[in-house]
Amino acid sequence: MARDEKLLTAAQIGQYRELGYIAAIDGLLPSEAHAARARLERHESTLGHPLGPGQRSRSHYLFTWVDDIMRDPRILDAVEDLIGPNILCWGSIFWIKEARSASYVGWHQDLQYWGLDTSDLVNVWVALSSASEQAGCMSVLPGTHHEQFEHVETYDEDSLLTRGQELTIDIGERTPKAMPLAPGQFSIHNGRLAHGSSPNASDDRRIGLSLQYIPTSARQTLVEWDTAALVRGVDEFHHFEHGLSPEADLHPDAVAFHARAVEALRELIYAGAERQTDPSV
Ligand SMILES: O=C(O)CCC(=O)C(=O)O
Repeated sequence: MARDEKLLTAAQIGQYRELGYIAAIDGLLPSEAHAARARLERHESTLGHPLGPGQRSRSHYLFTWVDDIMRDPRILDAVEDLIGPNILCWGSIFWIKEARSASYVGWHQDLQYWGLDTSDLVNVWVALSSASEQAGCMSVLPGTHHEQFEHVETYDEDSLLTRGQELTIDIGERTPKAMPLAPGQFSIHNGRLAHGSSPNASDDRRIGLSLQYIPTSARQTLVEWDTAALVRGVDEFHHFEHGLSPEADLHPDAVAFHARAVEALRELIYAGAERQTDPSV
């Protein structure tokens, strides 16, 4: 049953519809964000290196603490206000820029290459460290979710995007809006909104977890099989196989399912393109 009260204000919902984004919503407590970061970094120290492309996508199938964030009612209440009560989470992605690194994200529109037939993709970006302007927080081009632009693929090695995608529009004519976030806060942007971010000039890592939520009615058009987690309500459509919560971090069943989920992502991200590395987005 739908909730009576909304988490977002009417002004925030209006801004999302008109401009495509809402910034700096209080989500996790700072202590919860620090705890999640600690879990991530403990795993990275076991690996001996930062989280790689294979594990940075759809990590909610691998780690219980990512699954918990994905299902957090403070986030889902906001998503429900935008797309209704029956919600799938299609993906999760870690966006990590090391301290004083050149990594950046070129301007892009996600829904152009994810194969999803919906305009209702709500992308939630949760800060697990400080995502200040100095640290290269995300910026958006307000209102661009009503338009569709051309991308080029640069394969630039500092781009965090799989194909180094970049919009070909003249950004000089637009006014980007930066979305700085404190640890635990989240922003929301529509899957068609143009967004990107600059290198991290701060002395700390900039760590974000993005979560892609869609209504259960959405379909995948690029690959035969795809998965999504049912995080709220009921799914009367069954267009996606439901991925389950991991029993424990890196449980063998979770690792096997994650491998299938990432292979589907790899297939759709590289549909029609030369395959170069593991996919992220
Ligand atoms: O983390 C960033 O700077 C970019 C994130 C992004 O492209 C996304 O969440 O879709």
